[in-house]
Amino acid sequence: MAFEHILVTIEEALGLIQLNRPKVLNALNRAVMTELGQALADLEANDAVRCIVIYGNARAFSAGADIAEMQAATPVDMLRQNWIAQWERLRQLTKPTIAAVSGYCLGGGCELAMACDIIIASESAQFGQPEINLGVIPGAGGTQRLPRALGKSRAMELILTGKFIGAQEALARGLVSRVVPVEVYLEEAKSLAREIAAKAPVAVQFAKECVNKVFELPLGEGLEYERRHFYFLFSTEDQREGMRAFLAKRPAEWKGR
Ligand code: DAK
Repeated sequence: MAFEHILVTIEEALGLIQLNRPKVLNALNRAVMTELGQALADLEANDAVRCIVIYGNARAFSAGADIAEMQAATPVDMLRQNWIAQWERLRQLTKPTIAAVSGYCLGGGCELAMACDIIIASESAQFGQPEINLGVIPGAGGTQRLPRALGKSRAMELILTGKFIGAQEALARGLVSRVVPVEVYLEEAKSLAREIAAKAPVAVQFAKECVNKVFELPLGEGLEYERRHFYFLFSTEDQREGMRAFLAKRPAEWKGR
């Protein structure tokens, strides 16, 4: 499928999605979200792709939902358009996703980045949920994911004031995993994606699933969930290969089964 508002490329085992509405700071309109959902489905179905990177440009990852498009929407419009389904799609992907964020990462843009598994930020990245300034609240996970990342007090402050935080604070509080100069943020994200893509695929999928369960399950159930996945991995050829290769002091050759 040809896309108009995003650019999708495949670089060996990486699926790369660039949000491409630079004139409006990559504001997310319905068309972008539909294309993003389709691109994610395509990359998920492509066996050659092992890790997905979503990025914008140096000035903006995304400044959030397209306010011009959204301003006249009715509740029924939003319900029918089922925007949120695209975020759900992101949450259900089995492949790891990395958001490479530079510049503005606001509102729905911040929610999109937080729905990814890892965020790599450039030094210029700014994160915020400014919906309060528009007379609304975050609607795609901001009130739920930001407190999990920043802690309740700081997240509450940001959501109630609409203020932004910079990359260094985002790093110190664990919202992002690293901050690098703007010239290299995308390469850094790709390099991390390549590293993950080179690991045993079934183990990567299970590790991602188990970590994400932290936000959904009580500890006892989470530990049980992890243990069952751990046991299951002993049915894979990759477990045999990984342990044999370690003992033989040679690199493992993963089969993905
Ligand atoms: N939507 C539409 N256009 C936007 C935009 C946005 N979110 N953000 C920026 N633009 C446009 C500007 O209007 C401007 O267009 P022109 O005037 O050049 O035509 C261009 O991008 C450049 O922006 P500025 O001139 O404002 O640039 P500055 O550097 O001065 O300021 C800024 C950058 C990011 C601080 C500022 O643009 C800004 O405050 N933008 C709005 C940020 C914001 O409020 N974002 C939250 C949007 S609400 C849903 C779930 C979630 C959501 C919606 C639905 N459902 C479940 C249905 C999410 C809602 C949101 O994200």
